[in-house]
Amino acid sequence: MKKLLLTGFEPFLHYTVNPTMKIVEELDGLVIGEYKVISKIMPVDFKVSGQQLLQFLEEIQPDAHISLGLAAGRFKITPERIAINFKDGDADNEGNKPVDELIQEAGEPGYLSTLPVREMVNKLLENGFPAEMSNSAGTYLCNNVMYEGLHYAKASNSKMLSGFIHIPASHELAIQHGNIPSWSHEDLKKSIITCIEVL
Ligand code: PCA
Repeated sequence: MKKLLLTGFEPFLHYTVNPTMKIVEELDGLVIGEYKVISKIMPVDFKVSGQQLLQFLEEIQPDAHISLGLAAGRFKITPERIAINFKDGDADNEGNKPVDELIQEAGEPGYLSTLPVREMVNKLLENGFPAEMSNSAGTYLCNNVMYEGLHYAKASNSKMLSGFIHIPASHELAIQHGNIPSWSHEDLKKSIITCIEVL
């Protein structure tokens, strides 16, 4: 059986819940398509999350890796096309606030997702879930983790598929936040299952 490392993030900034946490917790241990899901929750910490992902990849040696993140304000499920070699943006949960820093000194400027992102978007739409390719994962923690996964795969000559999917807020988060578009938890979860099935 192939192994999939699926990660979510803890809450951050003024988002009191992170819908990716509940999704990955509920999918942990399930077999979806050809893959057994192994789930982990990542901290929103520039100094720790990259290292932690690499540790999980070393330990688990997955055939595929998908990290999930909340993109509050987005309306659709958005597989990310590319990660860029920059850390920048709001302070993380530990107060780190890098400005224009490289993620990897000797890394490429960017890495393209090796997930079948176009097929994922097409399948989501076919199954009735609004979806769109995203051409920027930002420069915050999500881009950081996506970049580290792809850099690791390239540097270690690994055949592992790797990439990132941003999701909208859940209704639970939107009620607490007050002003962001949202999806039901069930639909968010079903759309991630759809993406895994595409693998
Ligand atoms: N979303 C943030 C970090 C954690 C998360 O779920 C991002 O888009 O970078």
